[in-house]
Amino acid sequence: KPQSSFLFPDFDFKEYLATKADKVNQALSDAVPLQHPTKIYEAMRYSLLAGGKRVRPLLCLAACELVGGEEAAAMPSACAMEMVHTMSLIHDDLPCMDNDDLRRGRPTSHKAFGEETAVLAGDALLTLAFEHIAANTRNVSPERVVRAIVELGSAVGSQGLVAGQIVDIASEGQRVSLDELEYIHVHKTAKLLEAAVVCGAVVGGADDISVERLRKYARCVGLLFQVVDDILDVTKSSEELGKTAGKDLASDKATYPRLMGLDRAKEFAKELVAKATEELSYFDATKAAPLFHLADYIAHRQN
Ligand code: GRG
Repeated sequence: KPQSSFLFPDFDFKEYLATKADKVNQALSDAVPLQHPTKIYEAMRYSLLAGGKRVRPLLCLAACELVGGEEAAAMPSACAMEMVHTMSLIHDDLPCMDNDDLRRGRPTSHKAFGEETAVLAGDALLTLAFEHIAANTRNVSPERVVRAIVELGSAVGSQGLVAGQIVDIASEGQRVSLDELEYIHVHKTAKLLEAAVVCGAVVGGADDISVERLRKYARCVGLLFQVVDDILDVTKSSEELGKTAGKDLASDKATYPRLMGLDRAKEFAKELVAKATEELSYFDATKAAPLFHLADYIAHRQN
């Protein structure tokens, strides 16, 4: 564990995580009530309420509260992040993309509801995300609400997640350089984590300098998230070897450990935590503790 000025004996991060995740889950359920036409709402709720770590909403709420905003101001944005994340998983799992059968320990959306409904559930969650921020953000100036919507749009579209996905698909079976791998990861994964933090800060009332510091923090944490994912893929694969061949070893997908070696990938992860933490040092340490612990949690998670 890195020693740090953000460790406070009376801050219980586990308790913080559990409490905030409960609130996010409740808000997500309220945002997507079961109604007519039930088929689409069942599919939306099935994927949205299937568990998941809720990292993006938690980053959004923590950034808002760090800059002095109320949790409630960021809740619609926090939910929107999870709606977009969930829809990207639904579409990523489709037969025309990764063709996966399982997600979050359950059958994927298209396995449970059929392909047409899975595509539409993704479409509905994507559009609802933007509507939800616009319609339900309270006590925040319209200018800040618009900034949050623009931030999310640019993180998700053809300069964001979609860009990462199309480049990833195009690179299949190709030799991928470290720069190309970083492009894919930054766009597929880091952009949405960045939007989560920036939207939280913006609706929380942050000044421009704070927004940019938190953006830098989020870029490091976003890349860290994917580097750790790649490392877990390798370590989990070798643990499972003997039972079934690990996924990463079975495919020839480019990952950080493959391109730079496992030890260097672990070093890189440490450097990213240090850089993220450095950006937080400009803020009050007590208030920045949640974002510090979230970075630490992302670095040390086991799934
Ligand atoms: C977003 C418009 C739009 C289209 C989708 C399919 C696609 C374009 C992009 C794929 C994006 C993708 C699947 C990125 C991987 C993201 C990632 C690291 C997922 C794992 O996230 P966790 O570990 O999962 O936070 P849980 O289940 O905990 O939420």
